[in-house]
Amino acid sequence: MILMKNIIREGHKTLETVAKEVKLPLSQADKKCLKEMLQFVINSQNEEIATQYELRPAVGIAAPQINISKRMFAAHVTDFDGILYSYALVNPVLKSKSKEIIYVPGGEGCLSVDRETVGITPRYKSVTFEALSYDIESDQLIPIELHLEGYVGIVFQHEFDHINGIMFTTKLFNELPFAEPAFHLEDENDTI
Ligand code: K2U
Ligand code: NI
Repeated sequence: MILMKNIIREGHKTLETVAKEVKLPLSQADKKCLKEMLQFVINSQNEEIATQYELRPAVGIAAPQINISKRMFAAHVTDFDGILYSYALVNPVLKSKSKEIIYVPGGEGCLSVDRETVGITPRYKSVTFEALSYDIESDQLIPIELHLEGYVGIVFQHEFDHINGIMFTTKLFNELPFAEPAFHLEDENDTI
């Protein structure tokens, strides 16, 4: 089981290293890693488990964050239409990206960054990834093409950055004049 103590923090060399392609067929160790990464994200969203094990909530995690410099990450995130995107990806490739840029209003967070950060991070409004998806139930590695947009696309771009040794903290801006927010935060001044 992955715990917060297993997650390396900013300044660690592995977070700034381009991770290596995963050798195929998947080793038992890589299968275990993929399964544990996805389970960590799911656990982090379960109030009881997250409280018991003091897990920070997360919608994704990449292998370099547990000091495994391999091109693997997991994401478990529901979009605003209630569609769940739950994947453990191997050797993802960014095949296409939009010209339009979006950002998380208020800025992003990161399991590997313990400090408050100021600023927003530019992300593509829509992306297409090709990857191998590890299906834990069937123990199969399935080639997939994922067309993602909005907040879900941002999650996958954040994790994809991790396997390229890129931290969101290197891409903080006070404003992005030509970008749109991925969603609108509830404004406490909203009148009913
Ligand atoms: O890679 C990680 O550190 C996990 C991040 C991924 C992420 C950060 C910013 C924007 C999208 C994805 C954590 O999930 S950040 C904490 C978090 C928790 C719940 C919802 C959103 C962000
Ligand atoms: Ni992160």
